[in-house]
Amino acid sequence: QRYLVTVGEVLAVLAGSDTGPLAVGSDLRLGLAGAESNVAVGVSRLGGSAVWVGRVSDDSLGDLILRELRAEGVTTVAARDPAPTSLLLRERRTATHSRTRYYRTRTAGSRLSPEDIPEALVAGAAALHITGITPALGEGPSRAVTRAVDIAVAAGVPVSLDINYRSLLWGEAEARRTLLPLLRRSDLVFAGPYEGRLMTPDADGPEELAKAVCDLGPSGAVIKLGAEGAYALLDGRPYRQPAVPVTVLDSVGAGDAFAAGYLAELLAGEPPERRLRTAALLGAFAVSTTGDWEGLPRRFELGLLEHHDDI
Ligand code: CKP
Ligand code: MG
Repeated sequence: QRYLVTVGEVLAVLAGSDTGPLAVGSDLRLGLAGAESNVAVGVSRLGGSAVWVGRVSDDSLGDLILRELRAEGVTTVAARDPAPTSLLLRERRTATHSRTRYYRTRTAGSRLSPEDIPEALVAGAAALHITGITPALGEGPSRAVTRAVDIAVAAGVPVSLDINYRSLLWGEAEARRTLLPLLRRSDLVFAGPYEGRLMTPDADGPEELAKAVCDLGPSGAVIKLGAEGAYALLDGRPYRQPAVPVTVLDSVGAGDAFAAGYLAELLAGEPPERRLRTAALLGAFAVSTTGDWEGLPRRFELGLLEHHDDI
């Protein structure tokens, strides 16, 4: 069976329900987030098989994470760890501006180590998907990701990398130094324009960025342009994918949704045009619903955003 493997961390989200500064008595809504698990859920909802590898706390938050991923049909390979689950605090400071704070040091997910990577499972995958977040969590997670890539490359499993630069976790120079070796060994790279310039500083504009990324080794680069859609260079061929027009409620998770749509269709053996179209559709679902992954579509729902005459 063809399946995707992702390696990462699931965080508990505490999101303020009201706008304005946090106050005593504020309502905080409990949720889950994590770029790699968002991708795994997105692929699973489209009918693909996805495995999520990580480390989760040995308490009720850890139980909740595993229960939720499994309920979404994602296979979990997760060591239980006495350290706590990472937290993400989201303060809705104004209607349009949220402030994020991470509490993710000395947590279960940040104690991921190379021994946690299941060799046979990675070697038998149809693709390995990693993001720039996991290596930013520390030495152990960084080495775990490298170990996964080592196994994948040795087994001929294509590696997909979403740059996912997080300035709250590390600086640009360190990110570039750590992610460049991973990018060189990847087959497919997803990046926004800023992330693209971070990796290939001499390039600018989607065409140049995609070309510069592919010059480093990958056979495919997808530059995500938000409301402008995406530009992809795949095996030397250029593709332009328009965005699906929707009302934007919350753009967090759009990149993961896009990657999930693309990878689900890759797993299903679909051609590039179809992969990019489904990617754009999933991005549109993510931005026009609240939550990082909760609004992602099942396959039968993909048409929802395609026709607006369903009265
Ligand atoms: O690039 P995206 O907006 O798709 O990523 C969103 C995720 O993992 C979100 O779920 C969050 O928890 C994170 O990125 C993160 O660690 O920042
Ligand atoms: Mg992203």
